[in-house]
Amino acid sequence: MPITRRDALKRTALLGAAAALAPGWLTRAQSVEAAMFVLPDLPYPANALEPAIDARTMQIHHDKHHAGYVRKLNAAMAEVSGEYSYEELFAGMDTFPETLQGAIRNNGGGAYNHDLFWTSMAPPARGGGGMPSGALAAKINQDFGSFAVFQDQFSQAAGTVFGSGWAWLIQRKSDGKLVIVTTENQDNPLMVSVLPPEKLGTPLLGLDVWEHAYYLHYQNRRADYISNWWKVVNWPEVSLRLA
Ligand code: MN3
Repeated sequence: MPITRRDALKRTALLGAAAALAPGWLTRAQSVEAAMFVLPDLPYPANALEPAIDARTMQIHHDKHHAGYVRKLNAAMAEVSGEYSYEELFAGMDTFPETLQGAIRNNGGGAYNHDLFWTSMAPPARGGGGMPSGALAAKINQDFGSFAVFQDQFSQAAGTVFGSGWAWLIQRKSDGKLVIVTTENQDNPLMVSVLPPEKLGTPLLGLDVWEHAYYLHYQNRRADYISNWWKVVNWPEVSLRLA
């Protein structure tokens, strides 16, 4: 999982910086800091996805919403020792104190889901849009019949999420098939104690259909947001998530 690896590298870098400043005696505060979850920068300028997604929406979405999930997750996780990847948090959510489980579900979910969301998109000039190729294209054809059928079913699923939530393309854990699932709020297909087994798997692609993701530009026209979002999907990155 590229996200986990990147986070691990960032944490290691922080730890290294702290150690360089205070060789030999890392304080507890510094080591806790090093274990925290990181808000990654957007992988492109905030206006890079225009006109599909406007700069103002991207800024508020990343700098306020995503940042808030990371901050609240870190505040909650400061109460426990140990270092966890997102995957470990979601797989073992029910092993944490009950008071923490809500924070992991909502803020851990929010933090992870947006990491995946930003990296699932790219400006058209840098590979966004079009269709998948190679192994991912073959697997989509195998499991959905064609890319057009997949795209239509995904748009339908995203368009009919009631209230706030996400649409996902996952590689299902139970049988390795690619399937489309939806989740409420910030739940995601890695949350073992939250979702039924048929919704669990590796997220390949996620679409945020919370109103904060599109309302400034599209108001209530979620279907327009979804159809324009296809023009910035980063298929080369999504392909890397396929096992
Ligand atoms: Mn969001």
